[in-house]
Amino acid sequence: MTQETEAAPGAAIPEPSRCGFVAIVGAPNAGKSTLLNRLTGAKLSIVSPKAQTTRFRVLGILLRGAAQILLVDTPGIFRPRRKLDRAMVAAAWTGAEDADLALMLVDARAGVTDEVRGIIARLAETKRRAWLVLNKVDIVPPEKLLPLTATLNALAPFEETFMVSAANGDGLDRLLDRLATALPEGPHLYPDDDLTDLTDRLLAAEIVREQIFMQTHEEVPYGTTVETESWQEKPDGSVRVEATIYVARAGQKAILIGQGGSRVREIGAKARQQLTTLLERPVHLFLNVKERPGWDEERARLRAIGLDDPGA
Ligand SMILES: Nc1nc2c(ncn2[C@@H]2O[C@H](COP(=O)(O)OP(=O)(O)OP(=O)(O)O)[C@@H](O)[C@H]2O)c(=O)[nH]1
Ligand SMILES: [Mg+2]
Repeated sequence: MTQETEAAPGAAIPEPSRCGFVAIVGAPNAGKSTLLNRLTGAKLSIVSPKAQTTRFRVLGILLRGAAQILLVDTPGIFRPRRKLDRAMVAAAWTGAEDADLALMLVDARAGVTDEVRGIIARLAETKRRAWLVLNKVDIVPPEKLLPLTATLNALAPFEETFMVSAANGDGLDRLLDRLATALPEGPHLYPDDDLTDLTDRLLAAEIVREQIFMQTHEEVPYGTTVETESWQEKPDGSVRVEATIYVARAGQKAILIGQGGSRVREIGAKARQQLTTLLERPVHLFLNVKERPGWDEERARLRAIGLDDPGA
């Protein structure tokens, strides 16, 4: 028996290795984090029905053919007021400017808002490659999509347009296929089986914050930050996590704690369940609530969640 070693004439030439950063940018609530999670098949970035959920860049690493796609979820871009807000928006723009390609994600139901116009105008100024991605097409009548696409494409020279649903996955295969061939040729920057650069400590704090966004309302979630204080691996394979929830005002602390501690208990219970699944081991979660007026202007608090001081 002979073994064939030479490629037969006409055999496919192997795809070149590709790698690049793809930033997902857009207005708050467009579905950026949902898209990151859906594309990576992992829960890396927290999601809530409220605007301004994401506060810092979250990297998701995925493979498609010979391409390593480095997807970067960013905070929604809005008019910032507090130092926290400015740092969030600065992180979003840094994400877009550092990327090889930006995906401008637009909530198709919300349409062309002033916020969306403003972001597209600035994106065009950066002269980065940008693709337009209309999201939430599952809840928009199809006849609205073409006029919307036309209006948005008149605002900036998007190279390509996609219509997707991050919620049900529609249109995402095509998007990934196009991404896999559009990135620059080059070696993969991360190990192929890595999923993110997020640490478990930061993930734990985020999962608690997600529950605060789900379970409290009005200004409470915005007046809150979460930091993991201690992380102890136990000999029985479980992990003991202690986190502090900082709130800006006494009233917010009372709401977070709830009657007889019921709210913070429920936040802890749901977050613990999620973390047990994500970390694939038993988790013991302890939450402290501390009042700390002005935490959202405090450098140390912003640094704790990986935000640089944007100055001014
Ligand atoms: N129907 C529908 N809802 C979606 C879709 N994508 C996201 N959502 C919902 O939109 C809301 C906001 O989603 P997020 O992923 O948190 O949005 P975001 O752009 O990351 O928001 P910020 O982090 O606040 O900027 C959530 O309630 C999602 O479930 C979609 O394709 N269809
Ligand atoms: Mg988000």
